[in-house]
Amino acid sequence: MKMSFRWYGEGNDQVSLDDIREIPGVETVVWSLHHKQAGEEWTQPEIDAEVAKITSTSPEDTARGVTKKLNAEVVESVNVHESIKLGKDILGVTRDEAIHNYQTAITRLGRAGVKVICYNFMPVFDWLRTDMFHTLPDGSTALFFEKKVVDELTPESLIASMEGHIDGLTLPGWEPERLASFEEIRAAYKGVTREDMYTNYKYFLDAVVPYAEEAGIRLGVHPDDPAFDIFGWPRVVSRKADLARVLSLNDSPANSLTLCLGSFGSNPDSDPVDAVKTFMDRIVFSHVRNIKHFPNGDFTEAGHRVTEGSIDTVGIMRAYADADYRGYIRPDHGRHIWDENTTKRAELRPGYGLYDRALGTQYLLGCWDTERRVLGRPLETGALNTGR
Ligand code: DNO
Repeated sequence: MKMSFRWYGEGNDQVSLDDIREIPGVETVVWSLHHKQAGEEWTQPEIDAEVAKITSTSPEDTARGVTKKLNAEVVESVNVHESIKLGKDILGVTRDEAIHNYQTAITRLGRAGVKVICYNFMPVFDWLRTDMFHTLPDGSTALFFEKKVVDELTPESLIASMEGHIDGLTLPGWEPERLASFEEIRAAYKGVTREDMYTNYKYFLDAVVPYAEEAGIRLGVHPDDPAFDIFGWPRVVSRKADLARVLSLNDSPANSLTLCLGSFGSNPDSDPVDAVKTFMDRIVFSHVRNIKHFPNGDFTEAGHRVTEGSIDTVGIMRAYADADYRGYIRPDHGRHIWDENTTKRAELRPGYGLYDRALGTQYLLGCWDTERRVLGRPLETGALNTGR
């Protein structure tokens, strides 16, 4: 297992690469070219420059004895253009052009040493919450989903409130340019069925998977978040049967899963540990986090510890450790704690503070190490960091 940590890039994240390097056991940075719109070309120089930034240490650090190197093996995400999901040209982009740019991005990322590309296939929106700073009983804050708000609001008013909260930051899938084209996208989804989505999904996979195989890359789809339909749009990567169907659309190991257990587990009918065990061979990347369900359909994000929420994070890590999982794992959607709720609030990217995600890595590694030790197997992650 390789422990990783998401980073939004220089000038776009309050967390630095130096911060990440100092977290024990974390060696992989999960990155993207966040200024790219879905469907746009990723050039080799842009990719290489970002990878060089992540994998190098400054001359000053080298001089003072810093030897730990980070790698840039996971990209989250190369976003899929709506023309691909809809199977028709939209927003001035043809499906073929969007697919061509996706194929090229895969090839170029492979050349730069990337091993996994995460993406999602959600219509219109990426992830969705109704409150970014919901206060928990201990005073920390976390992302929150209030079912009544989503049931009662229109997509437009939800967008307005999201924009208000994110305050100039760009969240993946919520780029201002895309929001501006919302009406066109909304009209294009009228009448689109789940079957249409799977047909278009297969067309996409058949077109890009050979490029991934050639590049030594595995594509991992991220489940819908939350994992149920919203505003009547067809979401096709929500439940266990959906994941199985997506995998069956193309049998190559390059067509795999980014199993985000918080997203998958946001549907209270789903069983995260069972999904890990069922899909183990086709999981290339996993987001392990906790959420707590309430009887009225609301849920809050929570600390990673198993007792904090409804997701069996211990059972998940045991399943990975038992199966000798070789893929990447990252913590996700940390709470905002300490000065992230005061002096650092203004620059904070909701769900992506430093502290609680760092605590999350240590909890997950603790579960992993304990299970591996009990099984008498190597711990396999995070070289000792004490020099000599
Ligand atoms: C939210 C993230 C998602 C995820 C995409 C993958 O915090 O987990 O935005 O990156 O859905 O494409």
